[in-house]
Amino acid sequence: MNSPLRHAPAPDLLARFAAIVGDRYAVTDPAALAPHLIEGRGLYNGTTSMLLRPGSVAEVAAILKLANETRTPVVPQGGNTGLVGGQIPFDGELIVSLTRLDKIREVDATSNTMTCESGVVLAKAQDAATAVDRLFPLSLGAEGSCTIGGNLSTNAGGTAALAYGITRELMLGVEVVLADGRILNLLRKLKKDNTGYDLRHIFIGAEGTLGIITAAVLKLFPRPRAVETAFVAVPSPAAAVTLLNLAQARVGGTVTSFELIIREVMEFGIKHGPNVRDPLASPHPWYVLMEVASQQADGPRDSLEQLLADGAEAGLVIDATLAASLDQAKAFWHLRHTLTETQKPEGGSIKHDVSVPVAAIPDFLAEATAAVIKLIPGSRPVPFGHVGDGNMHFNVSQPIGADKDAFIARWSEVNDVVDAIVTKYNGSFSAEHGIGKLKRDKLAKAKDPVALELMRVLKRQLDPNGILNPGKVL
Ligand code: FAD
Ligand code: 2HG
Ligand code: ZN
Repeated sequence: MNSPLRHAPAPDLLARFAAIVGDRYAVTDPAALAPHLIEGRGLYNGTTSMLLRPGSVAEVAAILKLANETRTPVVPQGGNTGLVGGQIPFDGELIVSLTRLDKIREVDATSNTMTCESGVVLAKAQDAATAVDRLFPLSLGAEGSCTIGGNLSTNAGGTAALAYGITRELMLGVEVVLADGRILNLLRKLKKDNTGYDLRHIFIGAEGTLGIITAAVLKLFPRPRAVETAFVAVPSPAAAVTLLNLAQARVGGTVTSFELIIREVMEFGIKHGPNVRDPLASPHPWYVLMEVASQQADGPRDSLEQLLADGAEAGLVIDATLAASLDQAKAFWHLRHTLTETQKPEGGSIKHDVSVPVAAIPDFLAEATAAVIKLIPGSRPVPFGHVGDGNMHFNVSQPIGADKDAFIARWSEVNDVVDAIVTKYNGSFSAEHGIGKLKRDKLAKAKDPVALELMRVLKRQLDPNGILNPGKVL
């Protein structure tokens, strides 16, 4: 998918950008650029004239000021783990990589806040919270490389949103460089601040199209005294949803994660994942990976065991194992987090990151599976995901032995079939990964027209010259 550079700034202009960050941080070497131009699944392969690595907010501001004055488009990039192509320059735009803005400016354990620059890797933010006996609960498979700025800009969900909320809900304040280089400082630690329009949220989930986030105040929580992790075989998605409600009503703690996994994708994990083992002795059609946290040191183990025993009696649980150690709990999560990677050796995968009301999950899964198999006989739906949030990754692997490119060419056709069922249940075709390039056309067709017009008004107002991540979202 390489295309000629539509945006190719003249050498003297590139030199002006390079002067802002210093030559060392103005990257043009093709080998050094390469990892910034492809996204994880190899769906997109971009082109750029230069990657800039600013080391301060002032440098970000200077870059955007110059970009705006010279109509030079830029693409913000964090850890490059996004799944909708938002972080890839498609027409030679400059990349502004935020990874050098990696300071944790402050951890305030009393106020339960942490102020992080946008290039801080999520795992580092989690560790900083742990160091003061607090929890920063955002957690996702890419946490070792995704950044706080990317998390905010995609409004990431992850595996603990059930209890703690999505990224938007974990943010108290934000600092943003606007398209013209002005710095918007909304870095407050306040829960209550009713001083006019709440502008912070415009930038969360905006995927770099309205400004570049340079720092944020994040919420911290008490670190749980006890965490229990269970790997549970269930007969059906309906049983999983009933079990979720039972768990939320009965266990002595908070259900922090509740992930549903179909057997077929577990098999991909076991077959292709490094050091992945089946947690249970024999195969079952569906699994739930569930975590419960408590502030009580003696923990929720007894009540969780009771829940699983009652669940078995009621036909909701076929088999289950509770992690006996931290290492075993980590092994369960390792299996869950490898599922994105371990679909790859199975060939093409057509993805759907969808949400429906939790009660509609069983019907949605049954109908989408039947519809996809009817459309492409032999295709392999392998749904998994955050069932507690009503958010499933309804991914479809190609038929065994089929031609990968021919299968991937049917991406939109398969999406349309699945999305029609999502619409029937009043769901969303993009629950947590965003719009980026991948779902832009879909957004234009599916979003409420008044909402779309307001989005365009905002975009024109905040970025009149269209320099911020053009061709993404809108
Ligand atoms: P990038 O990929 O670099 O960028 C993502 C978008 O944000 C782009 O549009 C980019 O232009 C913009 N952007 C980046 N930084 C800034 C900034 N500072 N200011 C303005 N715009 C910016 N996502 C979930 O929601 N839940 C999951 O459970 C989940 N699991 C994942 C598991 C794996 C294995 C992988 C590979 C991805 C997963 N993702 C998940 C998707 C991805 O990790 C998230 O979208 C993440 O938040 C992206 O962060 P990043 O730093 O890599 O951003
Ligand atoms: C997850 O929940 C991520 O693991 C990625 O959101 C899902 O690979 C996917 O489709
Ligand atoms: Zn997910």
